[in-house]
Amino acid sequence: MSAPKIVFSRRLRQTPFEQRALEQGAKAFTVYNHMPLSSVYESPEEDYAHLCEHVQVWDVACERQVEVVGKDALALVELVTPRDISKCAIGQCFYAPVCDENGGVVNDPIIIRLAEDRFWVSIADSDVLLWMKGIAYGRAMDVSVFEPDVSPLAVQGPKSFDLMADLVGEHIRDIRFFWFIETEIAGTEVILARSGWSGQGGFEIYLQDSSRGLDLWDAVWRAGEKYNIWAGCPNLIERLETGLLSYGSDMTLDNNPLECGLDRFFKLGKPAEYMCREALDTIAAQGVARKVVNLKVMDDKLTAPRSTWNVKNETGEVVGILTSLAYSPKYEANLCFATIDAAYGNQGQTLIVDIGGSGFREGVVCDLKWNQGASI
Ligand code: THG
Repeated sequence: MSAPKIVFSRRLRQTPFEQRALEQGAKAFTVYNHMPLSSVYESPEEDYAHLCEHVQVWDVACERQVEVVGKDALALVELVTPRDISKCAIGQCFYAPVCDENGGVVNDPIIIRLAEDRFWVSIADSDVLLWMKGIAYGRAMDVSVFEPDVSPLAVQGPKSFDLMADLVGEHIRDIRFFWFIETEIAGTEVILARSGWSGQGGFEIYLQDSSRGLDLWDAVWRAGEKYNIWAGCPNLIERLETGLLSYGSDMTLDNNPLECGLDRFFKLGKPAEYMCREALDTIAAQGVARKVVNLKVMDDKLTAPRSTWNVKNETGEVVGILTSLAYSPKYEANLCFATIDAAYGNQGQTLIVDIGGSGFREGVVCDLKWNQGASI
C-alpha cells in the first residue's frame, strides 16, 4: 500500500518558500500551525548525516509569529508564561513555556523581544494567537495581538556560519546564541537570529514580506552552493540526539512544564503576575507525578509507532508511554522520549518497552546527553 498523500488545498496555508521545498524534492510533509512542514528529502538517515556535516536551508514558515505590541505587551506576555520576561533584553530570544491556569503547557515558543513594548511569540503547533487574543480581550488590556507577515527560514548545520558570513558579513559570527540583529538579505529587511531546531548550530532568518520568500531562499541557496547546501527540515534523529521536545508529540496541554523538565528554563515565583503561578507552586510542593524522560533502547533498529507504545516495569505493570523514537547512528541505539510515572523516571532505571504487542525490549532512562548513570 502506498502512503496516503497530503492535499495542498487553499485551506492548508501556503508558505512563502513552499515552491522551492517542492522543487528540491521534499518527499513528505506534516501539518504544523495549519501549514505544510516538510519532514524528509532524501531519507531521514541521509538528511541527518548531511545536516551534521554541511548546511541546510529549512522552510519553517509554519513556526508562526504572534505579535504582541502596545502598552500592556510585557504584562500580557508575562501573564502567559512562568519565565521572567522582564529579563529578556531587546535583541534577545527566550525559550519559554506558555501555560494555562492549571499549569498545562499550551505551547513552547521562543519569545523574541523587538522593542520595550513589542514581542514576537514564535510558536510550536497550537493556536496561541486565539489564546492570547482571548486573554487580552477578557482583561481589556491595552495591547494588540495579531499574526504578522513573518516567516522564518532556518539555515542549520556546521557550515551555516561560513555561509551567513559570506552572505551578510563577518559580524554575524558575533551574534550570541538566542540573540538577533536586524539586517537586509536579498534587498528585504529581516531579523537574523542565532537559533534553530537542531543542535548543529545555525541561524533563523525572519522574512517580513512573504512576496520575497523565493528571493530570500535563492540568495541563501547561491551562497550555500560552495558549502554543499541541501534543502532540509527538522530531523527526527538529530532532534532526539539533541533532546528537543516536540509539542503535540512529547508534551501536550495535559502536561505541566515541571514534569517536562522545562523548569530548567525558569525559576518559580517571578515578580510579575502570571496565570499558572498557583498551579505550578502546588505541583512543585507536591512533586511531579510523572516525568518526560530520555529512554534508550538497545538491540535492533526500531521504527517509530503511529500510536504510543506502552512502557512497563519488571512486573509488567504499565508505568508510561513512549512518545517519540528514532534510531541514532551516533549512539547505536533507539533514542526515545517517554512519559513515565515519577517513581520509575530516574536516570539508570531499566524499563520494558512493549513494541505494539509484537515483542518487548529493554530500555534505560538516560540524562539529557543520553548517559545512563552508574547503575548500568
Ligand atoms: N524556532 C523558532 N520558533 C520555534 C521553534 C524554533 N517555534 C516552535 C518550536 N521551535 C519551539 N520549541 C523550541 C524548543 C527548543 C528550542 C527552540 C525552540 C531550543 N532549545 C535549546 C535547548 O533546549 O538546548 C536551547 C534553549 C535555550 O538555551 O534557551 O533551541 O526552532 N523561531
